Amino acid sequence: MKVMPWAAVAALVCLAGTVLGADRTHPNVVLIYADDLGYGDVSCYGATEVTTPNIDALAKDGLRFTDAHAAAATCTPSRYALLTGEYAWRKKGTGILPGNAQAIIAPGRTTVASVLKQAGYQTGVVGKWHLGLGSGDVDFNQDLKPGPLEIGFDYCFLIPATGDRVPCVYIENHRVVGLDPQDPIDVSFGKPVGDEPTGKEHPELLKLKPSHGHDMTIVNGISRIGYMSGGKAARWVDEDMADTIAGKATKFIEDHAEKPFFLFFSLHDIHVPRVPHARFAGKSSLGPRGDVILQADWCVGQIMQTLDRLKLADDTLLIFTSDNGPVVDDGYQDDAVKKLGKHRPAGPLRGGKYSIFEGGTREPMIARWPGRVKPGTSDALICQVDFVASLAKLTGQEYSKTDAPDSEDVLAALLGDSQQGRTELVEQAGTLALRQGPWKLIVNGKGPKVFSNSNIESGQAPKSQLYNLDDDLGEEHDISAQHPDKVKAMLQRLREIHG
Ligand code: NG6
Ligand code: CA
Repeated sequence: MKVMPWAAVAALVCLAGTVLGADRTHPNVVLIYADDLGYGDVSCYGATEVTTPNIDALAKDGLRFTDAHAAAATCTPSRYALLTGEYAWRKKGTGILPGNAQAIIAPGRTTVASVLKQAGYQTGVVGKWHLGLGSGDVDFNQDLKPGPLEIGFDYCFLIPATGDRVPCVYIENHRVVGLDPQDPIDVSFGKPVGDEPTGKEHPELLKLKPSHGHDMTIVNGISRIGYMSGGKAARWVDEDMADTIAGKATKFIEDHAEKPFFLFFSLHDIHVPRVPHARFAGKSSLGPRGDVILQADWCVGQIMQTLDRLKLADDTLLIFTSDNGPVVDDGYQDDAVKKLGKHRPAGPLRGGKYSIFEGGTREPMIARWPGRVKPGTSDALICQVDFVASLAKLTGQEYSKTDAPDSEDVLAALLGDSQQGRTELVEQAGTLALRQGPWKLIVNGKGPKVFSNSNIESGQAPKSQLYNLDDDLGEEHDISAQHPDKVKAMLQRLREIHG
């Protein structure tokens, strides 16, 4: 037998490494995006009243961030910033959208999806969208264009807005799924349409009653925000929603396992209405809000199992995070307040969804990439607006800095090579706040002290506030009076960033 020269052996080993091992520049990217999940809602961030084994397993094998942020404290602006790399406050019309809003991200614009598509990825989004679909007077009986497919996604399966807003139908690519053309859909956020009962007039028909708002068309025994008629055969069943979207997400992975893929899996949980599948109903001590935390965790587990089964886990950068902070009563009488007990949805943080305090935007976030991201904890300051620049860096892509002006390359922090993330960050919730390391300046705002519906502190005050989060993570002590120069300098800096 001829002995192979060492150089040839080394070359073969090297080749096997590239063929079989994880591609260090083009891993699959899966972004699992929970809805309204708070900093303290999962056990790996300190929750004791509810257990999230799958998310905890991610944290054990991945990097758990303590200072990672959504760009805003509500859904639409957070998602806008995440996908585009532009802070939403730069663009009008990026507040919480109605269910029949037009698409707010212009076709052809740089997005996380377009950057990864340019890098050769197959791209898909499954789950909650809430960034508008179509243009003009949106007609749900026609092709809904533009939408995700016009901004870099090859595939979509969507909840168009939110679970609590009409239309309560899924959209696959450009069409409503299962729509009977004989029963067209009509949607309105102004005057009632059709003659279906509303929650306001017929509360006796409801299986879940509103606590505020949410009293319009009844779908599946739950009254929603907005009116719809028609599309009966296409309407979703809330109890099956997690199964439906987790099924579509895993199918996307199975169908695209051969080439690098990007999957944006945008959960409905734990947004209202909280209507878990029977498998989860009553399984937590916190009522439906806790049950849907278990359901969200199950969704995460479905993705992890699929990656394991297809032997893709080592080749996949999996990121788990949430779009805004937690809310307990967000409009339905679902026992969330009554059964809260010792559970603190925002953990040690003040405020929650809608709030400019840290509870509004600071989110659980975990990045897992076995063999590449060293497990541990990172205190780096990072924001979802940074995904465009960071994933462009990872995959060696150029992108338009004009399109994505606020996106910073924090790849080294994301992969745990560095503990240094951003040096400053703008947070958005009614007013703006500037973070510079431990310092946080909240610009004076006109909002109420506490939002009457959700009972969440807005964080807004007639005077600007200053906190040092190193000593005061709970933002209890406004030290603006002691540091007038710091306040002045930070306001000036915010004006510069604002432009
Ligand atoms: C609010 C809704 C709330 C929720 C939120 C959007 C009322 C009274 N409240 O206007 O229930 O739907 O919008 O949440 O209607 S988000 O997570 O999509 O931003
Ligand atoms: Ca949300």
